[in-house]
Amino acid sequence: MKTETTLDVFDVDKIRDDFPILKEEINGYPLVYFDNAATSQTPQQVINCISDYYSRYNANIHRGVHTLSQTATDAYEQSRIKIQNHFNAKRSHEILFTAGTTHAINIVASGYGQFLKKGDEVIVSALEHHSNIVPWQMMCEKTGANLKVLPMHQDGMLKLEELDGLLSDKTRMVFVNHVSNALGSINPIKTIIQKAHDVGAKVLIDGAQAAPHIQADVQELDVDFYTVSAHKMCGPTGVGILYGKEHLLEELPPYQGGGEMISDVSFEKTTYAGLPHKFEAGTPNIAGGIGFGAAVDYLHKIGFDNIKEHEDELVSYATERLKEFDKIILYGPEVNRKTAVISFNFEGLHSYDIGTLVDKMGIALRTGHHCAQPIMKFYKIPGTVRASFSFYNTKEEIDIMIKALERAVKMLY
Ligand code: 7TS
Repeated sequence: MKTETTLDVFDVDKIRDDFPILKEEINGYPLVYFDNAATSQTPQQVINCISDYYSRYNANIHRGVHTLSQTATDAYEQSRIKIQNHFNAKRSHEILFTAGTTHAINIVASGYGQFLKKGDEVIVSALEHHSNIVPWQMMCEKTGANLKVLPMHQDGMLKLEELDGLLSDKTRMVFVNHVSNALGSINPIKTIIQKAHDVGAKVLIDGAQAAPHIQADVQELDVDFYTVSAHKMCGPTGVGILYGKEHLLEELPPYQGGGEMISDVSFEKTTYAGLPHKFEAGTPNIAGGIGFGAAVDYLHKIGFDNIKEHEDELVSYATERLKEFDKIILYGPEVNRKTAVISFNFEGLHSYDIGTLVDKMGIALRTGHHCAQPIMKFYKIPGTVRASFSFYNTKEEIDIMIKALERAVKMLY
């Protein structure tokens, strides 16, 4: 989506100037940061916004009559509205601030756990991060509901053709990620949502990996719950959101009790506040929430079309360069069916050894199971090396990674 503020010219060198960390050296080499799927880097605009909050208007929100508290409250609520607009939610109170995606999924899993009964079914995809598996498993154990799995193909795409066979009038919930963190696969969530709704099931989409690359429209998707983490979107850590349709959030019991989530408290009975406060007990991550709004503004300044174009180019180029290695094994779908993630191994080598050696040359790659062990079990491997790109990365950095991999491989074979 292009907004009034979107850059007309995508100049990666200029964009890199916004990110102070990209000038750091690691082990005596310029940093090449290719672990963006774990967390993205933070532009000066977001750092300034957070520093401004602490320097000029640090105060608790929603509770003070004093000016500082009102300034902080306004900034926090303004940020909620920016995020509402970004995801095209109908109402600002359908956006709940959370500590991140993991927290958001737990709110929904624990809430639905109270509605599930023995024999009910919930469906998860084979491509999930542990945070979209374990909370539901815990709920199934508690309630006697059954967890079913939508399997994946060898190429890292879901077996959508098997979804109809899994869905039934027993299905209560379906939860799938928009994009796989380990492989980058973009899942056909619109079809999954429609099919789940046809049998009366609700759908939670984990958008943590999609959010830095794809602007989701929750009304167009007709999704029931959508979650993201700010730190993967150039924002601060420890904050994210849960989007939920108003009537579903109203039905859902609160996750935590405490201050600010109540309407009236007595020892006999407590009544809860309305949305969004029912789910926002205690002092939230105020600086984080405000910084998240600044990160959304920043991403719109870059422009999601620009982001896609540049990242597709990077992932195509890196794939071609990696294919020059004799003993490379690439996992996951082709470039046009995934975001800017490449998962790979070298025959007979351990991903951890590769990651450790290239780190000595300043390159940050993630290695291991990526908190997605079922995917690794599917491929019968302990883990992969993962390079994940952002719009501020360059082809020159990819060339540096390739050289470093050449050196690492030479040492290990
Ligand atoms: N869901 C997906 C798809 C993710 O990729 C992650 C984090 C989470 C949920 C959890 O997000 P959090 O902000 O609550 O921690 N993924 C990764 C990763 O791929 N490498 O490090 C963290």
